[in-house]
Amino acid sequence: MRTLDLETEFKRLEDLIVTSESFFLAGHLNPDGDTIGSMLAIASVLKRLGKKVRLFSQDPVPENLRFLPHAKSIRSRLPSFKTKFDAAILLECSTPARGGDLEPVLKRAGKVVNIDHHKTSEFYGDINIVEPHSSSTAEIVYRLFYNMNVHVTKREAACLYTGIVTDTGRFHFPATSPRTLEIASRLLETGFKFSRVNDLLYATKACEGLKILGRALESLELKAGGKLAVLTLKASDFEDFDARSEHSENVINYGLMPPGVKAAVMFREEEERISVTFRSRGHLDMSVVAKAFGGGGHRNASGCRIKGGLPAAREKVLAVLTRLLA
Ligand SMILES: [Mn+2]
Repeated sequence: MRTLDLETEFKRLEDLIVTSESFFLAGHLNPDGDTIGSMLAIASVLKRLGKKVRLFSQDPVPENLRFLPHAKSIRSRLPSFKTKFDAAILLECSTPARGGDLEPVLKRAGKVVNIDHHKTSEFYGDINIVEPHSSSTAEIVYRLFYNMNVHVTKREAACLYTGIVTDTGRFHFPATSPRTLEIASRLLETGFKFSRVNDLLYATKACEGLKILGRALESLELKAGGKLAVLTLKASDFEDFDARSEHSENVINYGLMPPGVKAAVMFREEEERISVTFRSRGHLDMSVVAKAFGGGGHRNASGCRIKGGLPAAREKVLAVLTRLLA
């Protein structure tokens, strides 16, 4: 039933694309490779179809993703109140608020489309393509292009590949399916610079990022009888190295490395709030934990933001995690 609904939604989106002229595209706060890659690929196809496209990300595109074609066209300022769009497409936003202060634009948009693979996604769109079995939003976007009979260019392939490879942790996480690899293979067939993209994504790291990684690893603590790894980055750590929050991206994954660890949590001190990210292996559901604190995400990767100071946030979150792991 679910599949049938999804196919209907795909068809409705195809019709909407054909009949609309102007599009607003937005991704989530602290955008990642999947959000940016998916957004740029859709924008490129829409432009090739002769449509007007406005790309928005409230937070800036992380430095390691700026090599993606037309990444500069993503703006962090909302369009003026006079601008109206036939359609607003939100990528990877389980709620509209995940995209920032989009309300003024969404209110004026003809139709709102929600494309997401988070199981916590709320069906807030006029069209909802929510597919939690997809490894990435880029995989869903590829399916959309395929259904539309759109030929994918090298540049679009590089964008979609970036979304897939980053969201699957280089085809490592359980969400990687035979279909994921098949899509990656088809993208490779376009002849985009596969090795160069991998180099830029995985063999290039800003000095600030390396330093922050070192600090985070030094902070590693094991709790709950060795089942929980805790990483903590204070605001002062970022100040010491002149680093920004994007420099700590993926650091959390190191938490799962010690043998016996079932879940990892990372606390990051930001202005007036604490950003908390969760990772787990197997069936341990971290999306529930994130949701309990107003966040969201997947079973094995989720996050939330908690107002207030670091000690209080740590205490609250660690209490929940320790109970879960007991
Ligand atoms: Mn994603």
